[in-house]
Amino acid sequence: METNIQNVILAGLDDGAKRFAYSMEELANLVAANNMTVSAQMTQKLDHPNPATYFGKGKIAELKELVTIHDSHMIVTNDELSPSQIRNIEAETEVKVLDRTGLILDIFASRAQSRAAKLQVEIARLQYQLPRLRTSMNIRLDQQTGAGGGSFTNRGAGETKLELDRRTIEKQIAHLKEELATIEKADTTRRNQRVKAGLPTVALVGYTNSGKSTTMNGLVRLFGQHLDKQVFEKDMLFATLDTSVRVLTLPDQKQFLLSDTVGFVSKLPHNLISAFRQTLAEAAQADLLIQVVDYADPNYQDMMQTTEQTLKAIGVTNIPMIVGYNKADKLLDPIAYPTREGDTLVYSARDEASLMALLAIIKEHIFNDYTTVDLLIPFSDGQIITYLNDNAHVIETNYVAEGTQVKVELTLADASKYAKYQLSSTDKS
Ligand SMILES: Nc1nc2c(ncn2[C@@H]2O[C@H](COP(=O)(O)OP(=O)(O)OP(=O)(O)O)[C@@H](O)[C@H]2O)c(=O)[nH]1
Ligand SMILES: [Mg+2]
Repeated sequence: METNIQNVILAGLDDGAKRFAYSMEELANLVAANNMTVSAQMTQKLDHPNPATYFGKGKIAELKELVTIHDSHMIVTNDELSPSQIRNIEAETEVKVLDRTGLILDIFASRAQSRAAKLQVEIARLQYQLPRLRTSMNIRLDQQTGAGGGSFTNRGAGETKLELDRRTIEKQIAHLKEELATIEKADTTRRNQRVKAGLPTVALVGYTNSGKSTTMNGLVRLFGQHLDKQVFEKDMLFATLDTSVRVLTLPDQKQFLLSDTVGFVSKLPHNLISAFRQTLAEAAQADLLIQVVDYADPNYQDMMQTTEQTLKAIGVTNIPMIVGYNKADKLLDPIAYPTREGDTLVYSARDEASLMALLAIIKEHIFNDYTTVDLLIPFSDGQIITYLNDNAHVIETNYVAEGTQVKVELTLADASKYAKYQLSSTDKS
C-alpha cells in the first residue's frame, strides 16, 4: 500500500553493555537494508527493561512525540521485545512497532531466492509469529466488527479464531519442515559423497557484506572448473543466503572444496539460526575456516566479535581459522597488501596477488598430509600413470627397463593404495 519509503524512529535500551553504540549503528544499517529511512533515534539508559512497555513511561511519551514531529510510520527497536510489550507501545504511540528480530526476518525474506532459503525463512517467520498471534487477531476482529457490526460475541469468536489460527500455522510449519527435510536430505547425501571423495573443505565465514562472495568468485575464476557459475556478490546486507560449494583445482592437481554461505549480524534471531542450521553445516563441518573481515569498516573489530559469537552459537569452536582482512584497497590510509602475518592476511578480494597469498595459507593448512614417494609402475599397469598424471603432482618421470619410474606427491590414502609400487627407501636416496 505504501509507495513512498517508510521513515522510522530507532529506539534502543542501553543496559550498559559494551557495544551499545555499535549495535544502534548496525540497526540503522539493517533499517536501510530494508528500504526504510531513519528520521530520529531515541535511547534510554536502563538496567532492566520495563516488563510492560520495555521503555520507561517518560520515554514512551517521548517516542510518541517523535512520531508526531517526524510523521513516522514505525518504531524499530534494537532488541527482540515480548509480544505484549510490542502491543503496549503500539497502543501508546499509535504506530506499528517492529523489533530487531522481525526486521532481520523481513530482510531475509526479501533476499531468499532458492526454495530452501525461502522455506527456511518462512519457517522462522511463522515460529516468530506464533506467540504474537493475538495482535493480528485483534486487528482482524476490529475489522470484522467494523464491517459487519455482527451480533456474535467477540470474545468467544476471537478465542476460537486464535486457536484456529494457531493450529493452521503449526500445520503450515510442519508442512514446510517436511519439504525442507527432503531438500536437506539431498544436500546431506551430496556432502557425504564429497567427504567420501576425501577432498578437504574450506568455508568462508564472516560478517555480512565483508566480501566472502567476492573472495569466492576470485578464487573460482583462478582455479575453478570452466563452467562454474559466479556466486552473487553485491553491496548489500545478506546478499547470500544459500551455500554454494565449488571444487578448486590447483596447478599441481591438488583439489579442495570452497564454500560460501550466509553472513552474520549481531543478535541473529535464534529461529533463523536453527532454520539455517543445514546451510551453516557447511561451515560447521569444514576442515578450515576463512573469516573475511571488512578491514575498511571502522567497526571491523565489533564485526569480528559478532562473527566469533555467532560461530559459537552454531556450535563451531574447534576448526582452524585464517583471518582475512579484506578491502585493503579501500583504506583511507593506504597500506601495502597483501601482507601476511602467520594465519592473518591483509588483502583485497579484487586483487590477484592477494588471492594467491590467501591460497598459499590455505594450502599450508589443508595439504599437510601429503607425502612424496618414488614409484615404479610396470608398463602393464599404464593406467596408473594416467591416473597419477591427472590426479597428483608428478614431479619427475623416468622410463626404465622395468616400467615407468615416477617421483610423485600423494595423499596418504593414495600413498598406501600404491604402496606395492613404492621403491624401498634405500632406492630413494
Ligand atoms: N573495494 C573493495 N570492495 C570489495 C572488496 N571485496 C568485496 N568488495 C565489495 O563489498 C561488497 C560486498 O561483497 P560480497 O562479496 O557480496 O560480501 P559478502 O560477505 O558475500 O556479503 P553477504 O553475502 O551479504 O554476507 C560488494 O559490493 C563487493 O564488490 C575489496 O577487496 N575491495
Ligand atoms: Mg555473499
